[in-house]
Amino acid sequence: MTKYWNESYETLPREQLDALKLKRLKDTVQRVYERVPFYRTKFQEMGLDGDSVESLDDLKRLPFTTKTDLRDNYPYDLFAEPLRNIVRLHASSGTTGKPVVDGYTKKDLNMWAEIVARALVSADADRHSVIQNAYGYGLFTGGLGIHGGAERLGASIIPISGGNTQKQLMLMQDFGTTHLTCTPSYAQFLGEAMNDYGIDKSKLKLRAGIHGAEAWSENMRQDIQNKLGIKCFDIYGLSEVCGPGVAVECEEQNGLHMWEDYFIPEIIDPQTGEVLPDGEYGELVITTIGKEGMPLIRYRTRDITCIIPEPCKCGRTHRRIARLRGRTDDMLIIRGVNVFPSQIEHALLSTGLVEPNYLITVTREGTLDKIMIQVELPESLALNTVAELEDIEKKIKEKIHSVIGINAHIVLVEPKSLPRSEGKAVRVIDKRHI
Ligand code: DLL
Repeated sequence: MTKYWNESYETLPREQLDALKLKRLKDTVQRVYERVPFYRTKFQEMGLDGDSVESLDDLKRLPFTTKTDLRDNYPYDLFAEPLRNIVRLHASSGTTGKPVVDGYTKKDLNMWAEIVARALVSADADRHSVIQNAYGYGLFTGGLGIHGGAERLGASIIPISGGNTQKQLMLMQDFGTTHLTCTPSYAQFLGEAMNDYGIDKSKLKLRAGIHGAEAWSENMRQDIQNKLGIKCFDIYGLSEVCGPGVAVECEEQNGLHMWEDYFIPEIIDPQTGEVLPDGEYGELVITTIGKEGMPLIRYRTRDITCIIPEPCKCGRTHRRIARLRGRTDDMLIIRGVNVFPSQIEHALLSTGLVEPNYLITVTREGTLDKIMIQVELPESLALNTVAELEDIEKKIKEKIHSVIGINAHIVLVEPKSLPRSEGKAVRVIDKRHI
């Protein structure tokens, strides 16, 4: 039987949910128009004002907000509340330039804890769960975001943060961890380490993993589930909008429910900005409708997914987004062909010949782009003959070609020789821009 954290809201009939969305959207639009000069100017330039929304359909007339807008208004200019009402600040892990900041009021933290509690229950947790939280604590929203939701749920939380793998494994055994929260790449590493230390997974109480913060494929899920002997759930979120918990999988493991009483999703064509019909892949745009500190109107996430309109068997009425395919800014253009690292991951793992640890390096020789994929062999295959290794290489090359239409240089490397990640993994090095 499906478990819910907040059944009445999670299963709210669509009509009532839409009415709630409209009310909250109107309030948000009014709020940003009155309180945030950036939005007031943008609205006025487009001939809109704080009362311009009469139906949910009017959303598409509102302006987008981009990451550049957030950077240009660094650190506080998009806040709709004075700093004295902001009780927490987080910032994104961006690698270039200034970070992107988000400020939360008490009410925002309350909402965030609510949606994370919903997410944890959706991923099979309850107040008896022991949650080992290996997302990083700090400016990154992963650690504290999950923490707040687990406390709200009344579970026992182990705030271990990322890294310190040996200690993670020790506590997992001694404290009877039932749920592991961390990035998929770190979960994979923990699974590997567990095997190395001779820990018998069947003796652990661990039963579920809640993974997100980076793109991961279905094959990667299978790998982590096998390595750790658990069921893994996908969780999505982003600092700009609040953090983990914006959307999450349920027991059906088929798409992530976005909590539409707080976030309105749209999918647009990233080139034209046109809203796409349900079921079509494009860029996810999110409007926050329950946030006080830093509400965002039509925030362009750069994440690629689609809206799954069909109702889910779990009974939650909030629509699902499909597993994230990557980001528009992750997309590599190699010899004019658009390639997403997630396609390469999927192709590699579907051969069943290699481990889900790989590194893609793109270079340019003269005018020609070259792609090299280093991928680890499983330990059982590392000692094979040269001919056998060449055969594996050939099969992988063919598979990659069939998926992306480009010949890649495949380099099989020793097991455990590529760098491991305790947070978000680095899978691509594009030397063309260095
Ligand atoms: O990664 C928040 C988070 C923490 C989500 C813990 C889930 C779990 P940022 O550092 O701002 O915030 O990065 C947000 O990470 O725009 C996506 O590109 C990517 N991302 C997050 N979750 C997923 C996911 C956190 N489940 C960016 N699948 C987002 C694929 C994801 N990509």
